[in-house]
Amino acid sequence: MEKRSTELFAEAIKYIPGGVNSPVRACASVDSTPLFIDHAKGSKITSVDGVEYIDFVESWGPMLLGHAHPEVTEAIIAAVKRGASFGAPCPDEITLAKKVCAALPSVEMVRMVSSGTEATMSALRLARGFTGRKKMIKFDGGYHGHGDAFLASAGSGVATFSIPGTPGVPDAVVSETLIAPYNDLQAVEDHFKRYPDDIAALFVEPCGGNMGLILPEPGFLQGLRDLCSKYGALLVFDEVITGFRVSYNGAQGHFGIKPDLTTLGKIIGGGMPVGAFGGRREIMEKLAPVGPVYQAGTLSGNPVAMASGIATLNILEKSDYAALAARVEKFCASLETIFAKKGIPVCINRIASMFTIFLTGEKVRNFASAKTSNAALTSKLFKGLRERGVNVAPSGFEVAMVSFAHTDEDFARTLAAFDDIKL
Ligand code: HOZ
Repeated sequence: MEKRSTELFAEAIKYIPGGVNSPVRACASVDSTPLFIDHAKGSKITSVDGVEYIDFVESWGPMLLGHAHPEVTEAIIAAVKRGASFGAPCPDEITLAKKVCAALPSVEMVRMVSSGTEATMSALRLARGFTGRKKMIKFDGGYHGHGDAFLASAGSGVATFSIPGTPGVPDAVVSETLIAPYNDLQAVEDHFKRYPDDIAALFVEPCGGNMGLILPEPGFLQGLRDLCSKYGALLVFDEVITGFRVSYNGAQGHFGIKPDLTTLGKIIGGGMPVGAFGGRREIMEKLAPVGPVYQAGTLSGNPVAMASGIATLNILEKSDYAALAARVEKFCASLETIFAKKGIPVCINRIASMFTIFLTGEKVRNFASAKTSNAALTSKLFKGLRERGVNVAPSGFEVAMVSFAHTDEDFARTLAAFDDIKL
């Protein structure tokens, strides 16, 4: 069933470190090897062995409309026919920037980059340039791409592979990074009290998405807003995952909190490589060429990525997020019933079209509790689902993504697969 994928992986590891271009997808932490994909459509991906899977990875988030949505595909083809890259402005950059600013009221100006990692790195530099301060707060298990300063107590692949620190990142860089447990306002306040004039920014995923899904407890995000305002630090919402997913207006729209800066990626490129960071005009105008904070990129504002993003947002603008959230809620409730029947303790965190199954009896509210999830069972679950035609993230520290293309039949088949697996 995975013969060709296995052959390709053996070939890939000769030329690509670990056989993959991003670590988690190597599937090592769940004692598996990657599926090589031939094509994808709607809620399904099909491997090079011709096996179709119901997909709950969705390219790690961008494909909220499902794979190869006809209107997005058409927009991409039309754009690429006009030229793949100009290295000069094109009208679609303005259209996408306007759409982002309209959807996220905290964003008055936005700069396009090519990935979420580039967005967060640039936002940090801008925050430091704007405030004249060096330190930054992030959360234990929070992941903001692989920029040096963020690789302290990071989630995603760093958590998946239990990498304590990364060689190549100078101590001096991460020594400016302060860590607090997610949902712990007191720990954040303690940092501010200790360094009242030194903290440039606080980076937070408004819903933790890289230690599995962790939801902000009531008052947590508002508390962060208040502390940042009090101490003159910038509140940066990393909405690379949550932007246009938790609601069309992002997590910030859903929770009603205005950050100073926002980082974006994934959905705003509709599957093409893209990232963006934006915020208040007075901050954004510190960027070159208006201001002194340098940031640049050959493929920034790429015309194909812009066209893909515009087509995606045009459809999402009219999409029924509440209806999708209700379907996901029903699905997760059914999953809870299945695990209860099996006698396996579970905590399924969910919001909008995302969920994570933590195999633990604890309420998962931060990285420490996320780590109580049973890794051996997670691995067994992953393999059992794959054998039954369901593709989920190969790690307990990631989020399952549902798209508007997922059908009731997909949910029913997935529930049947869970039911069938002996854990
Ligand atoms: N770090 C991303 C997931 N949170 C991407 C992983 C991948 O593409 O393999």
